[in-house]
Order: sequence, then structure tokens, then C-alpha cells
Amino acid sequence: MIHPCYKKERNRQELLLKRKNVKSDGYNGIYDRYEYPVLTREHAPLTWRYDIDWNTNPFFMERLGINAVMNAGAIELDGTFYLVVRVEGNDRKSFFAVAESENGIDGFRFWYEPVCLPDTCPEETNVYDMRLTKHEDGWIYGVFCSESHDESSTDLSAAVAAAGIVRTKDLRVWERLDNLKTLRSSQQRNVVLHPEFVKGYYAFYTRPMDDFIDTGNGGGIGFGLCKDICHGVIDKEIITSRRRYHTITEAKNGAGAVPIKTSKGWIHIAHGVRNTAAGLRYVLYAFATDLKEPSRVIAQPSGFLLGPREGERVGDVSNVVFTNGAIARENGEVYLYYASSDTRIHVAVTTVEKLVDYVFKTPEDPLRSADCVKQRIALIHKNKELLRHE
Ligand code: M1P
Repeated sequence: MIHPCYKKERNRQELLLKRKNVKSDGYNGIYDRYEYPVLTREHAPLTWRYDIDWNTNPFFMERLGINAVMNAGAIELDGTFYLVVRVEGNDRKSFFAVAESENGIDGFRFWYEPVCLPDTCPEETNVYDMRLTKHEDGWIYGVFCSESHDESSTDLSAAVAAAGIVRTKDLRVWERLDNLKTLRSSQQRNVVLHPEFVKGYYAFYTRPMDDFIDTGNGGGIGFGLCKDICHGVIDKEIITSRRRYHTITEAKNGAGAVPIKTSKGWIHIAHGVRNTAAGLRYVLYAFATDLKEPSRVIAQPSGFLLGPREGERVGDVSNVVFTNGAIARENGEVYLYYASSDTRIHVAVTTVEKLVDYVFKTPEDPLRSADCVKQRIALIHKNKELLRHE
């Protein structure tokens, strides 16, 4: 018999699922943030969390709790917005689940059950952060982090991160391919497949790392080519967006959403990490690369595009915003999905036109306080001229 609390909780959840999102007040001319997260753990279906049988669960306890929903790959198919969400159980293990919405800003609902990927790697303990690439070869690829314990270490928490690859046509049936091998880097996370062939090869944005957390000598976001995506091997990685001292990328950076093709170049939205006394701080930044040579950075605005604000600052891993999915529509709108503090998912909406203007016309970081203040004073003086005639 169904527990009477089920109906009560379901009605309560329905109010959340039907809540309309509203643009928030903040203004920067670059994008609109929205007041409410598009997905939280409270959006996860009750049947994923509760045993709804009164006999076996008399207190209607949450048996398999969900801790967080975050870091979602994003794709539009036939006008519908889909997120492949990282769902993390109370047991710390993540899995993927599809949620869809008609308008991309509210009304997201999870499908009936999570994604069950082919279980081809017995050593794999955790999977997370899938990037979805609609590739010109006709497949939708999902590249994600496949994490295992480092058996070569006596440290219980030593782990190895690799890039797992799956492909699908409909987000329902998934084929698992070999994990990507990068011969020069022992670990990989934040790997993104470029949507077009480059010189006839599959092209990946990588993130060479010496260690599971610390990127060590890995100089930034990497780039490499491979011939056979079913058994992907990258023998050479070059660095595209470099980490730099005393910038938002000093500690590490990583590719985020699949790059967006524009008439002026590929626009990338990535994350940059710096260290602070309160721990690592993650922000999003943007840069552009050359259309024919997508590893060559041609524009990089100063500072961050989006940082954690207000309630976004607090969560399981505080002071973090992270993206691995954006949807660029035919009509020029761009929906940027980002998670805050590894806890919930938000959307910021902009356009390709605005992103191009932002990336190509925002000045670069001059890298030194003395030059930054000169840059700001030049702006103030330019404005002063105009204001004189007001
Ligand atoms: O906790 C913040 C993020 O940390 C990792 O990113 P990076 O590899 O750049 O350190 C990822 O595990 C990501 O999932 C997480 O949101």
C-alpha cells in the first residue's frame, strides 16, 4: 500500500517543479541571471529516494537520499532543452540523469529513471561532469570523468581521473567507447570534444594533470587530436588557454561548455581556479580561439565572466561556479548552465552577439596592479569626456 505521505510530498514537489523562474535584478549587460536554480536535489523524483510502501517504510524515510545535483552537460534536440545532470547520492557516488524543459529556464523535470551507462570498467568508482558534443560525424558524444582508486598508492584517498567516452543518438541508448588515453599526462579531467573534425581528426580539449587534485606542471587547458574515437589515443597535447600567476586561473583551469562557433572564432566558457585562505575559488571565464586552428587563442578578456554571488557562494564545496554545458540556439540565444558550490544548477541567458562583443572588446588583463589601475583610469577619463556634454 502506498504511504499517505507520498501524495503529500508529491504535491509539495509539484509546486517546486511548476515554479516560474524570473530574471534577477543584477545587471552587467553581458547576461541575465535567474532568481531560482533550474534544478536542485529537491527536483529528484521521490521514487528515486523513498520506498513508498507503507509496509516496508512506515515512517516514510528517505532511504537513498540525493545530496546534490550539479555540473550538467546541455543539448537542444528538436527545440527541447536537455541537461545530462551529475546527481550525487548521499553515498557520495555520482551518476547521470536526464532532465528536460521546454524553455530552458524553468520546468525542468527528470526522466523516469537515471542513465545506466554500460559498466565496462570494473575499477571505475565514480563518474561525473559529462560534456555533450553534437559532432559533425552525426553522433552525440558524452565525455565525462571516470574516477578510480590509485592502486599504485598506499594512500586511501589517492585517485586517478580519466576521460570516459560514450555516444548516443537520443540520450536513451548509450554506447561506451574506450577511455581516452593521453600519453603525456597520467590524469585527465574536464575533457571536451570539439564539435568538428580538425584536419580530419577528432579534437579534444584536455587538462593535463600530474595529480588528481593538483594539476602540477600541467600548464592549462590542453588540446590534442586523435584518429579513432572508439579507441582514442592522444600522443601530443599542446596548451591553449594558459594558467597565469595572480590571475583567476593561477591554481588551475579547465574547459567547460563545448565551444560555440561564431563568425569571429570559437567562443569557450571555461573555469578558472585560484587559491585563497578559505580554499579554492572557482569562477567562469571566456576566451576565443581561431576558427581554423581552434587551439590558438585569439582573444581573452580580463577577469571572470561569472563568479559565485549571494546564495551561490554556499554549498557542499563553497565558493564555486562550474559549467560543463551551454546551449547556443539557431536564433542566437545562449543558455549557460552552471552549478553553484557543487550543490545546484542555475542558468544565465545571453546571446552569441553579446558574447562576441564581450570576448573581443573587453580589454585583456594587464597582469600587474600598476597597469590595471591605469587601464581603469583610462576608462574613467573616456567616460568623463562624454559626461561633460551630458
Ligand atoms: O569542486 C569543484 C569542481 O572541482 C573539480 O574541478 P577541477 O578538476 O578543475 O578541480 C571537478 O571535480 C568538478 O566536478 C567540481 O565541481
